[in-house]
Amino acid sequence: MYSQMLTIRFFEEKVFELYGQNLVPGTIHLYAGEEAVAVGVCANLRRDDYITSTHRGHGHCIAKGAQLDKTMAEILGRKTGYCKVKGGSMHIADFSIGMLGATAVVGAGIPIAAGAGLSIKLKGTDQVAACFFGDGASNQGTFHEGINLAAVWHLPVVFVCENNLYAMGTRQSSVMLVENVADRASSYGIPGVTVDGNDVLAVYEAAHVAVERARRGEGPTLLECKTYRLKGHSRYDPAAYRPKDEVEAWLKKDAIARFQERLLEKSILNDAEVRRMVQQAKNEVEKATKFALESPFPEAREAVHDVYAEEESAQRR
Ligand SMILES: Cc1ncc(C[n+]2csc(CCOP(=O)(O)OP(=O)(O)O)c2C)c(N)n1
Ligand SMILES: [Mg+2]
Repeated sequence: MYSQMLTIRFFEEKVFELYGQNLVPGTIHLYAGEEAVAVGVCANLRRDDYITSTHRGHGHCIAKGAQLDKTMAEILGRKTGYCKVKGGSMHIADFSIGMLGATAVVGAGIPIAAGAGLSIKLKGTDQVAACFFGDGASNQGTFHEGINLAAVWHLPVVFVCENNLYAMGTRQSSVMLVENVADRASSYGIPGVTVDGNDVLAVYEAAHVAVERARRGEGPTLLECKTYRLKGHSRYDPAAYRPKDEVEAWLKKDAIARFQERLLEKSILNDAEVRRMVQQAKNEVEKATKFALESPFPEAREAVHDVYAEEESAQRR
């Protein structure tokens, strides 16, 4: 979990750097600061379990086992990317690892995860679907519809709210009168749990209970992880709407630094091992970046590839 969090952090720092060099088409929403959520949840998932993701989805992909090189290539608009550039930063999918897709439509992953849960139930397997979404998404209609349906049908879904206190520049307390998103779980008759989302072990343990409950066929859980993004909402948003003392307090709670300290304190890692893991994560990101930058852009005619049915298969139908 430590090395995965490092990889996500360095990956996002690299994406930010590349964005500054005008190498990333479109926009970016960085996951830096929120790594413990994706990593702590996905550490409980099997390869054949499903996840749905958001516009802030690079970290979810990496934590679920996506290849760094194809992820970076997709973000940089190269034809070797996961979706051959049909997705870009906000719509990466890899069905082979159960990554059902990220989406730019806030809250749209919630009913999709409920649908994945229904498919699991109909197939009779013990898979689980985990659904990542933000505090802002929890005010969408899809939140109510998706969670209510999953609750009444006891679907194997873990709804993971990444509460980073803001939806773009809108503070959560100005659009919600309950303190915790997880408090809303009682209206669906399911467990609601709030944890420190910058503590990877707290996330891991709470997700473990929720995932196992879902696997046993006992239904969904709403797991809220309180966290904070290191940067603004997207691109160069300077996030001037965030009070300075609030930013400073959260920087002190950085998930990676805290977990590293804990691992050193308990002698699970020593300084040399930490240095080696940091270097290894940086190297992996560099390798993926090199692969992406050396990959060609798609040709214009490829814009319609994988969009329309081939004539032959259309005739067969
Ligand atoms: C349905 C919809 N409404 C509005 C937007 C514009 N928008 C993009 S991200 C965002 C904020 C989402 O906030 P939150 O769910 O808390 O996720 P965070 O960005 O904090 O991770 C909004 C309003 C959108 N993409 N889709
Ligand atoms: Mg938010």
